[in-house]
Amino acid sequence: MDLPVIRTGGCSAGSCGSSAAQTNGLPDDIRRRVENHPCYSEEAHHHFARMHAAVAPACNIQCHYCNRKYDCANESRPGVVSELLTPEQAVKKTLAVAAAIPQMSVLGIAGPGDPLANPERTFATFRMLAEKAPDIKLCVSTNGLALPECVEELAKHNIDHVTITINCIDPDVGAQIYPWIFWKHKRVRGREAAAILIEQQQKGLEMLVAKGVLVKVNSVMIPGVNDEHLKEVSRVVKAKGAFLHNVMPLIAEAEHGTFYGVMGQRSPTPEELKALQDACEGDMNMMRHCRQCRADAVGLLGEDRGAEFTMDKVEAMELTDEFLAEALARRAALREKVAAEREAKKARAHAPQPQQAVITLHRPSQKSALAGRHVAPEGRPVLMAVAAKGGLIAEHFGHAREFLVYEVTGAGAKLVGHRKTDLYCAGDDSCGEAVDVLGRTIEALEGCEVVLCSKIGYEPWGRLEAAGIAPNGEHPLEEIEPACVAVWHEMLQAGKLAQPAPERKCA
Ligand code: CLF
Ligand code: SF4
Repeated sequence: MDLPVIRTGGCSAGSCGSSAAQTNGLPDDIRRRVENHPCYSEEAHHHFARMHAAVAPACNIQCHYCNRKYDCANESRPGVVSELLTPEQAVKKTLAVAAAIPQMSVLGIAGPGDPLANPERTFATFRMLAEKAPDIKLCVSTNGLALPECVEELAKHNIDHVTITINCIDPDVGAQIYPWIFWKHKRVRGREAAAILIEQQQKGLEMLVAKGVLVKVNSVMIPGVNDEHLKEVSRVVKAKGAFLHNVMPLIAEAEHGTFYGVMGQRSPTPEELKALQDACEGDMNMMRHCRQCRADAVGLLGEDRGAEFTMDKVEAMELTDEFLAEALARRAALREKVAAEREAKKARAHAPQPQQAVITLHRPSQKSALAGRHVAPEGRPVLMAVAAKGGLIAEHFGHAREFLVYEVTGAGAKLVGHRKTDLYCAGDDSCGEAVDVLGRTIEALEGCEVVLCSKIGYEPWGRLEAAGIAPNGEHPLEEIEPACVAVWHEMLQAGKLAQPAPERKCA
C-alpha cells in the first residue's frame, strides 16, 4: 500500500539525534556501544549508515507538527513514506540493504506512526532481523506514551538504543503542542493529555536508564512555544541519565497540512537553533548532526537511497544463506577498516600541531607546571561550511547536497549543524537553470565566512566572494577539523579575526 507521508519526526517527530556524538572520554563499554551508530556518535555518521523500516502505521497521540496522512513528525523532513511494510518485508529489505551497503550498522523503527503503538509489528521485525543479521544494531524512536509497559520487551530484544521525543515537562506547554492522546481506550485532550504523556515519558526514561539502555532525547524547537522551556527539559533529562539530547528545528509548511503549518507557526532560524543548542549543552552531549530523517530513510545520514530499495526490487532479489554470509563478512571487514582509520586519525590528532603556539616560560615554577603545553591563540570563532564526504573535504561545491557547518577557533573545530541545499551542478544540460539555485545555496550558508570544498567552479567562486563568503579549495581530501583549524590560523595571521565578522552581502 502506498502511504503518502509528511514526516515530522520518525525518531518521533524528529525523535532521534545528537553530537555526543563526541565519543571521546566515554567509558570503553559505552564507547563500543555507540562507535558504529551514526546518530549516537558524530564521528560514526561519516562512516556508517542506518535504515528505517516503516512498519508502524498507527499513532497514539497527535502532535501539532504532524500530519499522519503523510509522515511522522518524529523525523522531521517532509516527504513521503512510499511503502508501508510488513515485518517480513522489512526484514528482507533490511537484509538487501545491508548486503548492498556494507556501512549499514543500524536498523531503526521510527514510524510513520509510533513504533510502540504498533508493538507486534515492531518487535516481530526486530526478532526476525536479529536471527538473520545479528551484527545490525536495533534502534527505536517513540513518543513515549506506551514506553513504560514496553521496557521489558525492549530489553528482551536487546534494543540498546531508544529515542524518546520529549518536547516539554510542563503540561501547560504540552497542551500547546499535543491536542490529544489516546489513553486507556479513550481520547484525552488538552492539559490532562499532556500531563499523562509527560509522566509516561519521564517514567519510561527512568526505567530504560535503570536497565542500562542508552537513551537519546529528541526535542522539537517550536519558537514561542517551548524554545525557552527546552533548557529546563535538557537539564532534567540529563539528570535522569539520558545519553544525548537532540534539539531539532520545527518544520512547518502550510502544504504539509499540519496544524502548525496551516496556522503559520514559524520555524526557528539556524542562528536561533544553534543558540538554544549551545545553551542546552553544558556538559551534556548534544546532537548536532541530525538530519531529521524520513521514517523509511536508507543510507548515510544526509543521503537517501530509498529509491534503490523499493519492495518490487527487493522481492526480486534472492537472498541465499551464502549471499548473506558474504555480506556479513563484508560489513565486518569495513568495520575493521574504519576502526583502523580512526586509530590512525587519533594518533595524528595527538601529534603536536604546527599552528599551535607553544608557551615559553622563564620562571622555574611556571616551567614545571606549564612548559611545553600548547595554548590556543585567541581570535573570534568563525563558522565554516564544508562540502564533506566520509569525514573528508571530498565533495565538489557544485555536487554538495548539504554542507556541514563547523564553529572554528584556535582550540579546534566543532560541528554545529548542517545546511541543506538544492543541487547546484547536475552535471548535465541544466546548467542554464542553475543560477537561482546557486543563489539559494549561498543564502543557505548565511553566517558562514568560509566554504571548504574539494573543487569549485569559476562562477560560484565569484558569487560566493561577492556575498562575503571565502571559497577555499586548498584542502581537498584532507580531514575536516585540522583543515578548518589551518584556515582559521591563516585568517588570524592575515588579521581577519581582530574585527567582527564581515556583514553579508546579498547572494
Ligand atoms: Fe533512526 Fe533515530 Fe535510531 Fe537514528 S534516526 S531511529 S536514532 S537510527 Fe538519527 Fe535521523 Fe536524527 Fe533520528 S539522524 S532523525 S537522530
Ligand atoms: Fe506524528 Fe505520532 Fe510521531 Fe507525533 S508521535 S510526530 S503524531 S506519528
